[in-house]
Amino acid sequence: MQEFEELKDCLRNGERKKIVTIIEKLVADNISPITILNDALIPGMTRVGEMMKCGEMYLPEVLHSAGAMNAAMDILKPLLLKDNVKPVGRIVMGTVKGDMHDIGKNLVGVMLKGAGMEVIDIGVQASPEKFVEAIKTHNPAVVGISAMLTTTMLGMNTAIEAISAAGLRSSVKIIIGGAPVTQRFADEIGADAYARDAVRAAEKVKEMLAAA
Ligand code: B1M
Repeated sequence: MQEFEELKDCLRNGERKKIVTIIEKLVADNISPITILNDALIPGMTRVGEMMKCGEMYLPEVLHSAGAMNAAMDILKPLLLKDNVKPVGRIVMGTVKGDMHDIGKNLVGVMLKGAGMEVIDIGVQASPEKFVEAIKTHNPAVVGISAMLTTTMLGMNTAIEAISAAGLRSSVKIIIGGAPVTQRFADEIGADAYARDAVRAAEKVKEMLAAA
């Protein structure tokens, strides 16, 4: 369908207004939201991710793509819920206490949404208690923790300890990431996975959900 190709191009070019116009028209023409998601938006974001991975797109462009994807999902999400379309999995995600960086976390969230996951974003400066409460409330399969400072990354360990102390560790898989974070650190604090960027984070979460 011609419009689906246009939607993929809108994601690539970060065209927020145009993507909204096309999706509103498709919805008015009774094209199902799940078809729009599966046949246009997910492949479109996958292509953005691949281009980012091989250096054909740079961060400012990817942030525009992320904005366009978010605008598209704002229209489709309530319709998908109305159609009882089940997301492939639910993830609770936040930036640790004391840390206000959220651009990377938001990008990870968009890639996850693009891969068909439901993302519960608990925001920045999220305390260990906030992660525990969010797990109790939303019952996610995966918890994602982001940190950008060498000082705040230690808060990832505290969050995992709080999740364990609340008796919730065995019910969730935990993925961590952020500029100072490494696979070695993830192993040390007992996280289930580490990803160094948003594309790899979506891949890892998909693998974790498939293995669950
Ligand atoms: Co801050 N800052 N900052 N900052 N900031 C850094 C991180 C820093 C490296 C800059 C520097 O000194 N060179 C440095 C940290 C040094 C360190 O700890 N080693 C730093 C500092 C020191 C600070 C302050 C302390 C500065 C001050 O006040 N003196 C302060 C701290 C505030 C706080 O958090 N309490 C501060 C504040 C800020 C701003 C508010 C001004 C702003 C944040 C705005 C915002 O996020 N809304 C800011 C910014 C923009 C940066 C830099 C320049 C850019 C960060 C960014 O958005 N990158 C950053 C320097 C840098 O990284 N080059 C810096 C783009 C983003 C897409 O990448 O976040 O790495 P990133 O996310 C990637 C991956 O890390 C990964 O995927 C993402 C996408 O591919 N990823 C995950 C992230 N989370 C993941 C989770 C996953 C998996 C992968 O699973 C769950």
